[in-house]
Order: sequence, then structure tokens, then C-alpha cells
Amino acid sequence: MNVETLCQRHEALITRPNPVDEDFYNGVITRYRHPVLTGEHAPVYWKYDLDPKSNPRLIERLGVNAAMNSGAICLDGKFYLVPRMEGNDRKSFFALAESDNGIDNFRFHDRPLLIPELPDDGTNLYDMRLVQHEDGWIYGIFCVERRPVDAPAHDQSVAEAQCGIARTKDLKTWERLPDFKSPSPQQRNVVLHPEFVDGKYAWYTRPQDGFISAGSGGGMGFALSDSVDPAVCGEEQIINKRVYHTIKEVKNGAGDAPIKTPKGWLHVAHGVRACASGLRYVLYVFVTDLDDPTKVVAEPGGYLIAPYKDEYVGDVMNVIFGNGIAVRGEEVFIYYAACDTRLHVATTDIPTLLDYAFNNPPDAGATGPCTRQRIELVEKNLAHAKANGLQVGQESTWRS
Ligand code: M1P
Repeated sequence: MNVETLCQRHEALITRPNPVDEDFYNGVITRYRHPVLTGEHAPVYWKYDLDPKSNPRLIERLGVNAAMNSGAICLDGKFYLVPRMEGNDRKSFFALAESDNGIDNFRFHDRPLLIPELPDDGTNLYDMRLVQHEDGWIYGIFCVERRPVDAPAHDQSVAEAQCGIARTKDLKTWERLPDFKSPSPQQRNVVLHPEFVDGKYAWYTRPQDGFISAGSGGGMGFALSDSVDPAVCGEEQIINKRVYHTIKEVKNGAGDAPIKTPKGWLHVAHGVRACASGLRYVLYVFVTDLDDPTKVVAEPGGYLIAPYKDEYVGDVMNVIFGNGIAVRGEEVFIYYAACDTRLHVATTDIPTLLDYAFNNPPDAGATGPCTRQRIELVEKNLAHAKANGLQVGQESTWRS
């Protein structure tokens, strides 16, 4: 192997076209055959010392294990991602990648992003939401993981999650602000609402008692702060709860900032359920009132995006996680990571998502009502088939 071949392989990977996955259809999203980013998309010069004097064997010095949960934004028609890159050392870092079409040909800027550090900074910073706020800044809202000073030595997995804040005008130069403060012991998946609410900064929170477990944290919260520097919020109102025997029974957290639409604030959030193989993460949709973002006005039952084909397999199995959506006109690009390993995109548009959100039925809550809900659809379709001579079902006209 030599440097030229490594660079040629890398170039071939990042310029590979990403065709539509024609196997998949649900009427809402389009899936694509390849991930948009993987650890392999990281430039060769981020991983290898290219100088044969100091690296005669061309050994990979700083491997990149994964590219996943990514902030996303479309600015002047260009797509920008700030993914959670993960080194082989398990530390996450941010980087900036851009593409003209949002689906393939993402190319990283030369250097990873060094977010200004705080004196008491976390061990791991990850999952940045990129929010263009009406105050003129683009905010990066991310998770800051620290080891508490009183953590017991016998348990090296004890950690605390809080929310970090940085802001930028150009995605390259960042100003770090103090961490978000809330009444909850820990926070993850905090997202800034893009507009002021009652003249204040508004936040989607995900209160939790422990690092992994939501504990008494009831779901997705909403809170206001007078300022963003520092951002200290008051009471968190749970606006979307965790619910028994649903896709969001264990955890319920925001994805990216909601999209403003004529029919409300459109959220693509993530829900987590328990199962024999552990936790299953999926993305789901809900809409809140334009004038009152705490009021849910539509929520179809179940998930919009769940692991599909080889999306099931990776470092943390059965996980679809999304924290970045780019909007270009009415087009919507949902960036979702599979198994904390690689990043995919699904495309749709605002009218389709609103049709899905308002016209797909809500979760009816139990086997009986859910079966009646499905039978209602079947009866409607059988009647329609009969009236229109469609070849559907055993009772339709083509069999009688
Ligand atoms: O490993 C799955 C996800 O776990 C966490 O998400 P949540 O707080 O909702 O459980 C995050 O660490 C996320 O990065 C990760 O993808």
C-alpha cells in the first residue's frame, strides 16, 4: 500500500454516486443505497502520518471508527453537516463536511472543528444540533459528557450528561458559551427552538436522572431562558411523554429543531423501546401548534424511520438516531445514523410530511383498538375495490 493508492481509494469512496434504494417504498421518504458518511470518509491525512521518514510502514496512527449523529443545515443551496466523528480511541470530535446535493459527494473541510474548550470541559462532546436562530446566530447545541468528581473508582462507566452550547456565523469559527443549566440532574438531546417564544429563548429538553436511564424524566420537555449566555432555564414542561408499549416507552428525545410549516412546528424526534436484544431506537414525527409549541396537534402512531437492511448492524445495534435535518425550499433531508456507526440520508418534502403527520392515524393504544383501526382501513379499501373493480382482497369483484 502507498499514500497515492489510499488517496485514490478515498476519492473513489467520497465521489461515489448514491442512487435511490428502489427496494424501499412507504410513500413518505426516499432511502438511498449508501451511507452519506462513514469513518472511511475521513480524509487520509486525518489518520495517517504521510511522511515516510516518521511513518515508514504507513501505519494508520489515529484511526476513525465512525461518522454518525450529525447536525445539518442548508445555507445558500449548499448542504453542511457537522457529524459526530469517533476516533478509534472512542472520543468523539466534530468536523464540517459539505455537498452540493445533500445526498452524496460530501467532502470534509481540511481540519476537524475544535470547539473552544471550557476549563471544566467534558471528556466527550457529541451529537450537535445546528440551529439557525432568529437572533442571527447559528447555534451548535451538543451533549457534554463528564465524569463526576465523586464517581466511584470501581465503576469507570459512571458519567454525567449535560448540554453544551457554541455559536457561529460561518460554521468555521465558533464561540463557546456556558453549558445550559436546568432543574434536572442530567440532560441529553437538548435542542434550541429557532424563534423566540414570549421574547425568550426556548428549549426542547430531555430530563434524565442518570447517564443512560431517563429515570423519572417523563419525556421531551420544553423550557424558556431569558438569555443564551448563560442559558438558565426554568421549569421543564413535558410536552411529549414516554408512553408504555409504544416506540417511545423508555426514552423520548428531540431530533433537530422543528421545521416551521403552515400547519405547525414539524418535529422528527427519536423514541426508544426496550426489547430482548436491548434498546431499539427509531425516528418518529409529531407537530406542535405554531402559536403554542408546547401543544401537540398531530402525531401518527409508530415510527417513520427504523433500521432497514444492514442499518441494523453496527457498534450499537438496532439504533437509528437523528439530530440533523436540512431544508431546501419544501425539500427535507433527514440525516439519520445507523447503529452509532454511519450516517444516511432520507429525503421527503414538507407537504408529504404534513400529510403523513395529520392523516396517518395515531397510536390507538392496545391490540383491540389497533386491530379495529386496521379493519376500518381494510373495510374502506374493500368497498373502494368493489366499487372500482380493483383486484384487492378475496371479496372484491374480480373473484366473485
Ligand atoms: O447509542 C444510541 C444513542 O444513545 C444516546 O441517545 P439517548 O440519550 O437518546 O439514549 C446518545 O448517546 C446517542 O449519541 C446515541 O446514538
